[in-house]
Amino acid sequence: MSADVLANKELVKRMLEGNVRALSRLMSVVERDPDAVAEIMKDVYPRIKPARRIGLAGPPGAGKSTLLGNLIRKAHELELRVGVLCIDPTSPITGGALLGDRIRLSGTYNLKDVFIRSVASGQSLGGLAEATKYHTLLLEAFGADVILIETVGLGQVGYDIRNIAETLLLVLVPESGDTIQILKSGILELADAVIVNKADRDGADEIAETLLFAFGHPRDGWQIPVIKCVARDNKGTDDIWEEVKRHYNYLNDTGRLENYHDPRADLDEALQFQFRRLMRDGLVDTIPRTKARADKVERGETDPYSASSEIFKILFKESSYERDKQ
Ligand SMILES: Nc1nc2c(ncn2[C@@H]2O[C@H](COP(=O)(O)OP(=O)(O)O)[C@@H](O)[C@H]2O)c(=O)[nH]1
Ligand SMILES: [Mg+2]
Repeated sequence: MSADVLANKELVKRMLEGNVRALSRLMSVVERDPDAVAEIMKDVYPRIKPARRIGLAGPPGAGKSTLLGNLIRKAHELELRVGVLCIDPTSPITGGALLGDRIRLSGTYNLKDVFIRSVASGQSLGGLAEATKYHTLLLEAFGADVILIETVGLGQVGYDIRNIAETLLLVLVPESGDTIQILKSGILELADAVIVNKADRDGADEIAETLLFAFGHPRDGWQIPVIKCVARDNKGTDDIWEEVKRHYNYLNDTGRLENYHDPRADLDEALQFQFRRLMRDGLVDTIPRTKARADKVERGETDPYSASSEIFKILFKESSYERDKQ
């Protein structure tokens, strides 16, 4: 076993014993080193206990982080262990904004039983979404009861989070005024509940009514609620929490919950990725002539398209050569 694998095994062991720093470091490893993921998840997998996974999406400035702080406090009051993942690089969580003066946050470990982490977009498997998925699984093995995921706006990441969070809250504000744009963007299709935040401002009732109208009919038996709140004053948090609970019951009763909790499938995916990578690197690197081409790409001396086409030609010749010899 390589030193890395041993080190990761040790990290997993310590993480499963409740060591927060080990959890943090494992999160960095899965972000940075896709090849390590399968090995790590193999050890983590038997210890995963599904948590409530709640995503928050919405335009910048809508109040997602403020709302997140309210939800964290709520969960904390209920004595739940909370994991928080922030994948909005434009609005990093700050201690002040999140939990007020009561508790100071410094990076990762803070309020007892609340773990907060920003997901870096680095070199992970498939980018942000993959890293978030594995972070979620690590948190579940660590013993989180609730995982809150704040994401960037309405783009691809919002869509990716749809597959990780079983309940997706879309946060809008009266000034999102351009309701038509939102309706057109398709994001409403993904939301399980829509929150009209900053209801202290004009226009909240109008946008709430328009949205209620847009959700005239239940989707797969779920009537999407539209909830008004003033996150800044912690108003409406209980309503949101109730709807989240109601949505959980709906998912549970209709058998949909399982779609979101299949660590076995996640592990298979990681193993397949690793297999393809090993095969690819192996094939290219074992033959000096193909390796030379790959190295040229790395050094920027040739483009990946010409190099891969040359490599295919070489591999094809080599294999027919081998075949002819037999
Ligand atoms: N008027 C008003 N402002 C709010 C409310 N909630 C949040 N804000 C403010 O909106 C700004 C953006 O909030 P933030 O939580 O960082 O938004 P995010 O970008 O969606 O995470 C901050 O200045 C908040 O204080 C609210 O209910 N009413
Ligand atoms: Mg934010």
